[in-house]
Amino acid sequence: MLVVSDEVQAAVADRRPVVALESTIIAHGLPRPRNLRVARELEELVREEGAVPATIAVLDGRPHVGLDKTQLERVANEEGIRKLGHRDLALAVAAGASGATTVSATALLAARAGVRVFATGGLGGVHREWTATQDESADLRLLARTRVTVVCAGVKSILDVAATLQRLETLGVAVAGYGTDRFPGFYLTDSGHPVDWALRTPEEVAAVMRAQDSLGGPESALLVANPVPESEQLDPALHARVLAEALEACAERGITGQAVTPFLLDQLVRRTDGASLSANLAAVRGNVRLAGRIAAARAAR
Ligand code: PSU
Ligand code: MN
Repeated sequence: MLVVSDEVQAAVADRRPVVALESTIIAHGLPRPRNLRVARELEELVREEGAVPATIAVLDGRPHVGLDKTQLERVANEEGIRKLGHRDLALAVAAGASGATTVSATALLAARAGVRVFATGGLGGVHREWTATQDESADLRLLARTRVTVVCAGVKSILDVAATLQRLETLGVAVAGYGTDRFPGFYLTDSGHPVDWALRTPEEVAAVMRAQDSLGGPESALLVANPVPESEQLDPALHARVLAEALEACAERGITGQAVTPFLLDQLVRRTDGASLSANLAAVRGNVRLAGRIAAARAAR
């Protein structure tokens, strides 16, 4: 069922470092044609850290872990490529459909393929107005029962961050800041919320992963929240202003469900003249590099 590329399969079998990369950010989170360049660059960054990249997507009904050049191009450029959360996987497989995988679907497929470390930009979470809309990303619950380490710049700042942190606590998902005791704010270095734990080196992260395995208990994830450097963050005042505008536009146009996150991300890019895109990319690049180092530290012992 799962098509694992030869390179990824060999690396997993030899316990060499592998980093899973999600594809929704490529297909639906970034504008074309920049997205394909970014997809290639992220894979290159993983290699620079001595790990094998495993970008994950569903093509013609087959879940792929590790894409070749042509397959990566399809994810970036194919018209009508879907956005697949984990609940969509079986539907896409049976229909022979193609789609990019969100954090929830990517984490699930990565774990099935034996890939433990995964990098993304910002996680999905509890949306603002969630009491009325009940919009909460499937990312959270899936991470409560999937043993992966996710390197992210916190959760997307379009969300209700406080509510998302609370839900992660309720769900029993481990959260640690990387080099900080502040929870990062995706485009922003600091979301304004603290975290209880800080980890400082890839080796420390690897030690937590080992401890998770030896303790047993629910097969939950470890979130490594890695802030975008302050020099590369989006101006917080600009962020607050355009986010309010974008949320208003979303409500006015009646956008709901899966379309909300891509819509808001796109609005932010437009309304900041690309500054949010630069901050988003800086965050993702940092996360991908760190994930490579964590995978290497884990493999080294
Ligand atoms: N991080 C980014 N850009 C993105 C996403 C994450 O920098 O586009 C995607 C991830 O795939 C995440 C998804 O799982 O947004 C969340 O979507 P939703 O809120 O519909 O669950
Ligand atoms: Mn949603």
